[in-house]
Amino acid sequence: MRVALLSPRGPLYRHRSGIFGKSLRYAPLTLSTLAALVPPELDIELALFDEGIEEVPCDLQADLVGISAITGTANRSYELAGQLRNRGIKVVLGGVHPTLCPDEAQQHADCVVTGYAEDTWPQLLRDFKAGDLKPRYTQDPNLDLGGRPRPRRDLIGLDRYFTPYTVEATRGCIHHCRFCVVPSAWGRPRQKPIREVIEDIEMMGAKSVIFLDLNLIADEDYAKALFRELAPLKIRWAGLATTKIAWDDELLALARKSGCRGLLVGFETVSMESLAESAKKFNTYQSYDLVIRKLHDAGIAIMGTFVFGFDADNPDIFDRVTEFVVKHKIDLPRYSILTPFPGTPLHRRLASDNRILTTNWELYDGQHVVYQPAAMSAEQLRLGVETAWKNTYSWANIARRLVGSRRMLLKAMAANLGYRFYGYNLDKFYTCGAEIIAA
Ligand code: B12
Ligand code: SF4
Repeated sequence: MRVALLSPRGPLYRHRSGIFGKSLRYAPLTLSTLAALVPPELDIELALFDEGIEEVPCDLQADLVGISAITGTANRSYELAGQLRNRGIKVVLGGVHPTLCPDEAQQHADCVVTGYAEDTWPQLLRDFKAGDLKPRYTQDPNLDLGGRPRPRRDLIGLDRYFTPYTVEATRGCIHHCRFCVVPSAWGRPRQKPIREVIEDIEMMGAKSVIFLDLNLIADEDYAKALFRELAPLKIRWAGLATTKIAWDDELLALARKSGCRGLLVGFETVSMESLAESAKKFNTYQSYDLVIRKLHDAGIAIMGTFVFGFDADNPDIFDRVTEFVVKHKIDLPRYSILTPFPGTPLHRRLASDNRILTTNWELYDGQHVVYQPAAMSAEQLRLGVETAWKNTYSWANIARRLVGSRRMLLKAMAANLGYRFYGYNLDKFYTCGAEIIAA
């Protein structure tokens, strides 16, 4: 039996190889995780294609194809599914978008998998082999991440990614920010046994890794225990955390000691009203000033992410954020446009107010305005974000931020040059970003 797994590219990935001849992205774990879950006794011939770095052959030979879709890649996923089904190949759709919009996905596939797939994917393959593929598989909410096989990174061509060594310890998040898909798609957080995370890193033999976890410190006791076990490995790592990392000095010290050198922190905005609107008020418990100072004092570079377009955002918000990131020496600021991903409370509110302008999923990438903003026009929002990128990444402001921060100066400089190029070519170029800080 031949099975192929595909991760379709978003429309904006035009510069896939770049000057390095490899993807500047980090290696996702989706396909390698699913590959590891294939039951050995089924004797499956497996092929993996990440369309972000390679073409999917148009004469792909397979009995069953699994496609992983996020919202921005949903259209492309449906297009590929249609082509494959026309050739008589069975198609399974899974991932965050089919989880949030299963009925829509079902129209394009023989089978839809919602939620995680640790138990359902192997079951689905067994059913398919027995000629009994069901239309829908839903993961039991009591999923246990312990004792699962290590991702088959060997099957995805690690040498084709600029930052190949990615790992995950936890899934989900404890918070309920209204714009975020995570609580809606995946419910309560889950953790891998720490010993298994450590073994995974040891077996990769990597000296520098990226944690893909959405919020590595969601459970602070788990995070502390993980950091204690990481320290003896003497690796460097980067990952995602909330501002709460700076509230607990022990947690921050352990993070640093365990090799943390870069964190993506979702500051989201400098407007208190907008933080309240997005239910991310915990961001205000300690001043951003103090959070940034503590992280920098710990030698941790900050990729600070900011979102524009909340209802409370007036046209002065672009300058306010730009001034803030320059003043506080954020090492690598990144901006996106508020995006009402389907399934989120934000989407429900804007839809009920008739403010969704398009459901062309290709535009749900954080760089397009897909809803009617409250305090400015859609064009003002788009242009404001473009200007914020350009001002933040002007030569003078790069210098002001990096000279002030002095964290990982060479890497930060390289990453800033990459983002400057991106910011000044927004219409032509697109990349995700967290990878750069840890590279
Ligand atoms: C790697 C990554 C990327 C990569 C590749 C993503 C891709 N698939 O194309 C890149 C860098 C390209 C990327 C870009 C973006 N990303 Co991203 N990314 C991630 C990240 C950090 C890790 C994915 C991963 O490896 N997870 C680990 C694996 C094991 O989990 P998983 O993918 O969920 O897979 C499990 C299940 O979902 C299921 N499953 C998944 N697919 C399939 C398929 C089949 C057939 C089956 C059976 C099961 C199944 O089984 C797996 C095991 O349980 C996730 C966050 C996260 N931690 O998940 C965000 C995430 C997927 N990204 C997200 C976002 C918002 C973006 C950007 C818009 C960010 C931005 N503004 O730049 C862009 C979108 C670009 C576009 N054109 O659409 C959102 C998705 C929201 C949505 N509704 O689409 C996520 C969830 C993060 C978040 N904060 O919400 N991203
Ligand atoms: S803290 Fe981050 S991952 Fe958690 S719900 Fe909020 S935006 Fe989503």
